[in-house]
Amino acid sequence: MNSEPHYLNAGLKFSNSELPAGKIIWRSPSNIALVKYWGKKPVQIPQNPSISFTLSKSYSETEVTYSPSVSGKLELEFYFDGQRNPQFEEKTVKFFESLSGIFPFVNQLKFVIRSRNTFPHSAGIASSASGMSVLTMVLCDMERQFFGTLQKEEAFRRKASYVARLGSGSACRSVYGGVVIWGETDGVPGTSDNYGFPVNEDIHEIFADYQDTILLVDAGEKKVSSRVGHGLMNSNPFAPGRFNQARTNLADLLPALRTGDTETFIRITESEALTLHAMMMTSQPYFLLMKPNTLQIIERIFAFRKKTGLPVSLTLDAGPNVHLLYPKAIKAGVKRFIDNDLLPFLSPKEYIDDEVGKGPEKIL
Ligand code: 2P0
Repeated sequence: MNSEPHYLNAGLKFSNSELPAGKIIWRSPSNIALVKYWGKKPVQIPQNPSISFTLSKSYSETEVTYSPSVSGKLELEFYFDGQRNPQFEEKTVKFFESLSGIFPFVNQLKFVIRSRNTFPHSAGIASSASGMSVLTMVLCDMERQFFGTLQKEEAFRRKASYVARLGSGSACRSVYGGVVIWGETDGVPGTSDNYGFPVNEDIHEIFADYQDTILLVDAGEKKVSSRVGHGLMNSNPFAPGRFNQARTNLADLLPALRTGDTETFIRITESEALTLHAMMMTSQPYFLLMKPNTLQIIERIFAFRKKTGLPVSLTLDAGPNVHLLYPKAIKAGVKRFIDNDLLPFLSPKEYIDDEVGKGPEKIL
């Protein structure tokens, strides 16, 4: 079902007399996958469905100032944390240019984009998910304001999710709060390879405010990008088995999310995290994103769970940092565990206390 866009719309263009100027600000959170997307087909179509928790405190906040372009073509400046950032600028220009059929008006404007993250970028905390989804919220907001389309929230979110996927696969899940599936999934009508689909009505309350404490093992930039990692799955000998396993894992995880079965949740999500990294280690060329302290932390989480019987578990993104997942009700005990046993392995002795959140928010 990968029919390309019914979103191409040559009509979304300003006449020369009505070129606007103004400012829009949105926040959009990162998300953490429970069943992982790792491997894709053109264009940004996942090899298997994935499911994630949208986060709350780890977000990008992006201010977009727009005015008529003097050159009559797309003009764009990108500032990250107050500094002009050529790398993000180039990425965003390419992204906007790729959207000229969907949002023809981008070619008529000059954009000055000022963005910041509440967490370190390129450290495997899905900064592309928040960064790309926030940009698409702004573009859809502009379309809604100036062309009167996308008035219904459902249509607005769906288009934002579709477009965010073109920028970065995982970004399509950040357009919605709570628990989101991306990829056609047996037994879940409405799911699609083209956009994310929220499944919150069915989720047990224990997962509605599940905690994700992100333990920063190494906040530096990682050496192998996710784009390259996805590409290496094309020649990974374990890829077909992996894609089937992910489908089975999602089918088994959904009932656990509905009933509040933390035991099954732990078994599947930890296996997903370790399998993701196993795929990196079995790619050619192979690579490792875990660090020695990642393993130190994982061992201690396993031991803590065995000793206490508490439903504390981990997942990993494409990076060395560990996401500690647990119900809100045991937060105080888990904090003692982190402060006493895990802090020595963190660099820079830091963690982000996050939890499942509500999705993007318009600020201005
Ligand atoms: C995920 N990750 O499901 C997986 C698990 C990281 C580990 O999707 O090439 O930045 O932009 O589509 O979305 C990270 O890859 O990759 C990712 P692109 P993306 O969240």
